[in-house]
Amino acid sequence: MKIELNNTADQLTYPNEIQVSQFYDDVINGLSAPNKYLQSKYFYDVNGDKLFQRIMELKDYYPTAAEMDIFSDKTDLLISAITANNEEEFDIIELGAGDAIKSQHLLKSLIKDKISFTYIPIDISKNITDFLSISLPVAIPDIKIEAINADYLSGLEIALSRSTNKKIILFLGGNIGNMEPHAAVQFCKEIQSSMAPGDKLILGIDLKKNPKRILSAYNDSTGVTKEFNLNLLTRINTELGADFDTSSFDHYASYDPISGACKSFLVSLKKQVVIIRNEVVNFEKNEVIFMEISQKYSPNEISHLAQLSGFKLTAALYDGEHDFTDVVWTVE
Ligand code: AVJ
Repeated sequence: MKIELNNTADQLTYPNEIQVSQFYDDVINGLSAPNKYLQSKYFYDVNGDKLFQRIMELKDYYPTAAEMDIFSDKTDLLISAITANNEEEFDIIELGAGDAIKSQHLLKSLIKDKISFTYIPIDISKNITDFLSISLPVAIPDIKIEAINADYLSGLEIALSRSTNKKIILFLGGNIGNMEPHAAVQFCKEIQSSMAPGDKLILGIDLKKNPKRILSAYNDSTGVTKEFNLNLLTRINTELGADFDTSSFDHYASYDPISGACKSFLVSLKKQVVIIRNEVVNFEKNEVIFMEISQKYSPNEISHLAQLSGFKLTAALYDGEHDFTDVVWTVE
């Protein structure tokens, strides 16, 4: 099913005041730091969702197709790793569900196999959670869905407070790559501590590979990734009343094949001043804003991450090219 995010645009509510003030504080903190940065979670407003959909369709952006390959070809392996012959009803909690296009393969197969579960997608974009609540019951009749509009950890807390079932947590798409490696360990530990023995985490992780392919995925020839990054400046203009001139910033992506860190920056093309409400932000010519990390891992580093965060590796699935992996980790 092809998702048309445009259709939900007219159902949007304006962000509430608490969210706006958190956004404002995060932006001001990031832009007053000695090395300026913005948090990549703020990419996903209505326009950002659409731009990310366009990124996922790019030939250069391989992770989506690779993970799709795993979810469409290895669904049976996934299901046996999840259910492990257990008949208990369970909940599938998906962190950062997005258009849920990959997980739908799994959800459909589970329904077909008459396995009973509730699907709880969590997403920071209300545009997305509204859309899923409306469209999934159409695409997958009989599905039980309870969408939550929140960031990962507060969403997980809400989901856990509602459920006493066995849990399968999905964290797909390489979203964990948006955390620095030390933060990824902390995050996995935190998830682990909220889970019970027998619960499982399915984690989608982008693998280290030819550095040129990685760089092209974040420096695409059509410029959509640049637009995706600049859109955050536009969002700051509209939601926080700033006056960024997006044509005075360029996009720069880098990849370090040893650390596995792929980083995106915006570069100020001239000395300039930006006003955000009462705050004045000065940019030197060529000063950068660090926008996003998309960390890549080797299979060994992934095993290490499982160990550090207290999980047992139950299964590791790969696409045909070994570009991407979905691992199934269990709490013992
Ligand atoms: C949605 C976080 C997995 O880091 O690959 C795509 C976002 N940024 N192109 C990624 C993204 C630039 C994407 N994730």
